[in-house]
Amino acid sequence: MSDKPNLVVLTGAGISAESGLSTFRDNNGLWNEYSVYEVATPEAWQQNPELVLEFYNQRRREVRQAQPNAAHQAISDAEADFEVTVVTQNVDNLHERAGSSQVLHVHGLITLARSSINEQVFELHDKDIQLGDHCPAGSQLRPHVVWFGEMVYHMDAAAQAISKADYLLVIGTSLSVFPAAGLVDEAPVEAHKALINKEADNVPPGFEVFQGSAAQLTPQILQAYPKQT
Ligand code: BV8
Repeated sequence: MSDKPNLVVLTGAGISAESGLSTFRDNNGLWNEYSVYEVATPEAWQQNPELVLEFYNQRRREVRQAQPNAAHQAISDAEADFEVTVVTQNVDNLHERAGSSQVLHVHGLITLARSSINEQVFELHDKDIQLGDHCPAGSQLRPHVVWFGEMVYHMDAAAQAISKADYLLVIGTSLSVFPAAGLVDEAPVEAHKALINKEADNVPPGFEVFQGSAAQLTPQILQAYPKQT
């Protein structure tokens, strides 16, 4: 049993913005270009699988080109002083590539494909998903991503980790998608709660707010947390 304090970091698209990946609800965000209902629902998948596959193939190519930024790196480095659990709504793999070892992807992971008829997942490596790419059971492969109206992953593990957090740091999320956004309510009253965001327009009660860039503020804030002597 480690005597390091428990740090849980809940991240959203804003933490990857400075790695060049689009957020969802900023002005130049993804949902301005596409309607959610065209590309991120089971109905869209039924109606226009080619468009959905191309939407994720394009984003997957951008993820492969992107590099983790100083925020991802600081969270990975924090493992020297904290038991760190990353709960991310992001489908990119930048936390892992920065070295984080405990990452819960509640909305899936774009670098994996999944069978359309069961939960089998497959590493895509440098490949895209095309119409006609089938799983061993013969169904069309889909992105391993949670669409609207679909069940979210790892919620129990995420809630469990947050319920034991000494520190909860929320970074780069509008907290507008549920049930992930509701995870902030699982933190113990006595936990130290802070939020880093470009806008401070949706701050849960009890959270200290640091308004600004995730890449600039995350290293500073984690550095300032008390270390085990
Ligand atoms: C569920 C994967 C039930 C896809 C995503 C009707 C039917 C069913 C459910 C619902 C319904 N009506 C509402 C719901 C609930 C729905 C929901 O929450 N809708 C919202 C829109 C109201 N939720 C669901 O559908 C969930 N499923 O409820 O199923 C069920 C239960 C059991 C069994 C079966 C079914 C599923 C939700 C998951 C959807 N998938 N992503 C993909 O990625 O393509 S959601 C998507 O939004 C991403 O995951 C994203 O991460 C997430 C949240 O967005 P954010 O990450 O916060 O990004 P955003 O752009 O919003 O904000 C970025 C922030 O960063 C901003 O504040 C910005 O200021 C800041 N920022 C920007 N740059 C920086 C910065 N901060 C710091 N530094 C910077 N540089």
